[in-house]
Amino acid sequence: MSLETDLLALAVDIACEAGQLAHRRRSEGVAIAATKSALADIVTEADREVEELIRARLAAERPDDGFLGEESGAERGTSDITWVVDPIDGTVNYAYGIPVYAVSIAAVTGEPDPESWDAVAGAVFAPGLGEMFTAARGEGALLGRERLRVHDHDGPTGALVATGFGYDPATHEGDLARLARVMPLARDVRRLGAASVDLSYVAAGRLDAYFERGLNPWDHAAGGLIVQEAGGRFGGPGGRRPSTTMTIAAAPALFQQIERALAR
Ligand code: LIP
Repeated sequence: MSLETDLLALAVDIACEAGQLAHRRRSEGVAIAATKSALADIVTEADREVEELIRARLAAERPDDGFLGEESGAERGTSDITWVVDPIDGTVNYAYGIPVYAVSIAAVTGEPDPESWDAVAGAVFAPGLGEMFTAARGEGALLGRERLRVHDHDGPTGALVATGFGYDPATHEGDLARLARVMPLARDVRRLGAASVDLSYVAAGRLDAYFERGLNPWDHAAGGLIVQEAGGRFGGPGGRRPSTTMTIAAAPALFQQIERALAR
């Protein structure tokens, strides 16, 4: 076993336990614990409880590693590994009882900085859908045991494109204007509401492309690796890293078409 496959095995094991907890709490009824950046940006008690479980499991198994979680923040480690965690990605879906949500766990190497780290293992577990997407750097991407490959769509139109909109209503006009610029490339649009699932679906060929402004590192750290290991391109415009400015995922030719459309 390599370091990457060891880290992935741990990510999968913890994502399974965390996902089962999230699914159980959902069936018991969800309490909104607080709102964050905007009225629509909620956190549930389950978000906090699931992240606590993940953090405790990682601390027990790999005490020297760093951690960056959506709900409990960052803690620098002494090893070269940092775990980047979204305990429940798709929180609004989760609160409304829509099963499109996932536990997203990624292991990255290098400085704990999204501008320079290298994702080496990622697991996206959607318990409401019964699907585990995984990737280890250099080992390919899987849905369960099925190897994934992006849909190599390169036509001038006809792509199935997913996107998302930020929680702040003040950003919606700009987001809709960007979507309008991409629409000539699309047969239709999907708005799934969980970036890690959007990215995993690009890797699985269920979507041709996904782009979204405003994503945080924990939204895409695992899903971005899964896209790359499925033969897709993942990043920001102009060869930049994915960031809150823009995140794009697609087969290389379509990535370039979307990048150009967004730049108009
Ligand atoms: C969500 C993303 C989604 C985006 C939402 C939110 P959260 O993450 O997965 O793609 O449109 O605004 O950022 O907050 O549910 O972890």
